[in-house]
Amino acid sequence: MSTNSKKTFFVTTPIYYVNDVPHIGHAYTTIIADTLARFHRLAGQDVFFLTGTDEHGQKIEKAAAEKGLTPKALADAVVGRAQDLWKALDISHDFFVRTTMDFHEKGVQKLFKILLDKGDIYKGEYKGWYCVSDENFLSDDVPLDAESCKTCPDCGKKASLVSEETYFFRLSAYQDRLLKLYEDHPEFVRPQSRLNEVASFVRGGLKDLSITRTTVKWGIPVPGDPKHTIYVWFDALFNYVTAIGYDWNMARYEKFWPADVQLVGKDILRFHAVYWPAFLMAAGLPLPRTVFGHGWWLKDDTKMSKSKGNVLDPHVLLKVFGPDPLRYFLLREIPIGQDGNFSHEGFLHRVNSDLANDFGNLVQRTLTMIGNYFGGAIDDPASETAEDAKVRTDFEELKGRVFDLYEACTLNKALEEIWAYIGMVNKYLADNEPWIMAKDASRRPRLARVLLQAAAAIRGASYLVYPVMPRSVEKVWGFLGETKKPADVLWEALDFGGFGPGRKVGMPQALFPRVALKDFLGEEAGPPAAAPAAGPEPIIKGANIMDIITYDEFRRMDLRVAQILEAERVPGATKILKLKIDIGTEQRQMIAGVAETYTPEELVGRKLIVIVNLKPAVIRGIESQAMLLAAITPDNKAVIPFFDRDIQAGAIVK
Ligand code: ME8
Repeated sequence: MSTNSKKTFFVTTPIYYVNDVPHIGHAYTTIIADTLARFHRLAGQDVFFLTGTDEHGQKIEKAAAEKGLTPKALADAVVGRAQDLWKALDISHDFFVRTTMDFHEKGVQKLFKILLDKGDIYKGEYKGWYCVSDENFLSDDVPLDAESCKTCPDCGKKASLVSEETYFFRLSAYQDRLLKLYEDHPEFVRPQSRLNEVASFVRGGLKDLSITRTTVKWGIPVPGDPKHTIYVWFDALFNYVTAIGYDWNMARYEKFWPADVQLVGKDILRFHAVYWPAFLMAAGLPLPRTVFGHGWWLKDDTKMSKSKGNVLDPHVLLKVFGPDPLRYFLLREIPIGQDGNFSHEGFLHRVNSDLANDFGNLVQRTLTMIGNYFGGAIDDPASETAEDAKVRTDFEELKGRVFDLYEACTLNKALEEIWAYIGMVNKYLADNEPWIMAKDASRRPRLARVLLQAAAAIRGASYLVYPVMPRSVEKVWGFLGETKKPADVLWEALDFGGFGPGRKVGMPQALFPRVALKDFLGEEAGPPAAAPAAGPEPIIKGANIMDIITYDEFRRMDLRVAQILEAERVPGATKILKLKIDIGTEQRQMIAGVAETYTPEELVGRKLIVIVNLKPAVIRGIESQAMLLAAITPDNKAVIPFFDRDIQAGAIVK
């Protein structure tokens, strides 16, 4: 673990256009930034996390006109929806900048004037091709097509020919200084492969950049020459300094600038790695330490983008899963520089296996066993064996490695390492079989030690995941009886022994829903249509509706919530498990035909519905004193309906 001596940490996202509401791609950048911000806060640094919206320019002017709104009215509407999304995703930004804010407009005008007075901005005539969608001037080497038009090489849309008086920024004068920057500070652009792309672009020669428009009204007026408005990228890039206080809160500006990490999608890396440092050099301001160009989320192998209309709306996922599964998935699935293909199958697979099975189940089982066997507070654990000690020492090493990985922005690796540890703790529990130990009073101190070790591991591992899944980890810490929130504990102060004997834990509630693809796609498609009138053919073979019974007949079934206390295989039987259940008033044993769908370990602690007044049956020589309810899949496997919130054992089901 490296010791980070720097006291502050400043991270930014791009400011998003307000032509439409943000989608999963925008959420991705913002979630990366949020995770870094939360990590650096845990590391004890004074963090500033900036995001916001880019509200001027031709693209917004055009989108507003199409919707019959003024640009400001469009911006106001979209900003509200963007802020709601960031709230739903638990984004912890310190400031939300809008380029229509007064201090920003004044700051940009001041910087324009400084560059003009210095001679880095001069007036001339621009004739060339402009792409409105990307707000970008095309380079001369883009060829004319058959209709004598040019097409934007980045977004594939038709560009328009513009010819107007303009102010130029003397970009050509910065070519050598930019190349020297990339050479002296290769960390200025990450990942390395992108640095090479940027450097070769600059080596190819830079032309002066037109930075004002007379045909665009929706922009910041040029000081002293208001028939010109300032080019939207000159305006937007300077948000990073105006928003933290340049020219209006200099103490804060000086405290945080230069930014430590500026996150951008690879689509806008050139603006941030070429124009932006050149503007800053011209203004005599320090340069950011790193511009990180991340990859794209693709849908069906095409970049998800508002203009292509193939975007995924994060609200659909948030409604079903809450923020953490999406945060986890986006960060775990790909390294920050690479592209990823978003599929619902991939998403559900990760969520069900990593979150519901590996992490959620570990929490659920461990805490339920502490509740059942120790009344919620572990006492008198045996001293550590070598195997127990390994759970602790592995954690201590993991903590150091994960620190370095977060610091290096290798978030997928950090999660991979944490999940390897979670897998190891799951195995430790399975190998020790605490549910068997619990039957033997003489093994109680061992049982105490194993559960103590598992609970301490859960507390520690979940803390390491906190920057990625803050809401779930707060819940886990609550179940563990912690009075502090993870955010109140500094990284260096977090120790494995923080969970000790005597700590009273609560009963866990479901952390991550386990959702089947077909249910989820049904959800995404909206509420199901009204059931069609019953036809002659049943929808599922063999599922003919049975004869009508009266309510009184139904009421004769005594259905209860039961909690599974123990589960074990029955020697020689592949389909059944023997369960010990608590039905509120008493404990019973039962046989359940669920061994092909569930392992004994994943059932312990879970609550389900059983019928408790069915005549007992003897199966494989064992008396079954209850029967559980389960749905049957087409290949005859039993799937148990669990509850979506906690409910006490013994509750009546009717
Ligand atoms: O470019 N995958 O705003 P914008 C990953 N206003 N990230 C994606 C993405 C995808 N499919 N689609 C968008 C602008 N993004 C300017 C920025 S900054 C001074 C001005 C993310 O609304 C990614 O971060 O088009 C990309 O850079 C940004 O959204 C573009 O957002």
